[in-house]
Amino acid sequence: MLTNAAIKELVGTQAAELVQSGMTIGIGTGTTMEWMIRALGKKVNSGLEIRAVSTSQASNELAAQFNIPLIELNDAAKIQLAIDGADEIDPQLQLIKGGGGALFQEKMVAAAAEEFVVIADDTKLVDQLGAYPLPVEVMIFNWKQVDKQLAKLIGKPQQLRLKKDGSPFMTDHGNYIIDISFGVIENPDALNQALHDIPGVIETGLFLGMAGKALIGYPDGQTEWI
Ligand code: ABF
Repeated sequence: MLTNAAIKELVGTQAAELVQSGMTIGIGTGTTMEWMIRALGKKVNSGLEIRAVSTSQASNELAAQFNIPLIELNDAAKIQLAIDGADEIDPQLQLIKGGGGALFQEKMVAAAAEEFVVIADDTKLVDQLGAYPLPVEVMIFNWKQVDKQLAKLIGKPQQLRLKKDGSPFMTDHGNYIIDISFGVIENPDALNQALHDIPGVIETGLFLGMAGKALIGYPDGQTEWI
């Protein structure tokens, strides 16, 4: 039986095979994507010619270590393929993302891509989204106002994301994250809209109607596309 890390390595490595010379690709963030970036880096160092738009400072740094050429999203005429991990995946390929804190840039890159592929181990599969706390990226300027609005709207436990030292976690874009524990999200589309209606909400970790397919890895070493 494979460990969880080995399953992530398996799907990350397999996903790198989707990348063809000449492509501009979006590269996501997280422990599964680290394996994909490593595998892609090896291909680049063997002659694969690509350009990549990254979704976080952490992925920028890893990609740079492997000499993967990085460009800004604004300079990409086209992104043929974006690949990223997820925290939860439901049967309609609706996602919760942002556990690692990079949801804003991840969503912008996924939205710009012609195809968005998710890679994950099977523990990420759920019947309904919501067991994983939903990250909501908010402005620092009025975060306490947003926090109150969220409590009024949702009435579920919510928590400003903190670092280990107890100070607020800050995203790559200088914002805070409030994580909301729903248990079950009955209507992800309506929730996403309601959250976006609150002034000060920058983005949510709900990725709806974006993923075209997902590569899932299992402890027995099998993978499948869903
Ligand atoms: C990022 O990394 C996320 O948005 C998601 O939170 C996480 C995926 O988790 P993992 O580290 O398990 O790949 O893509």
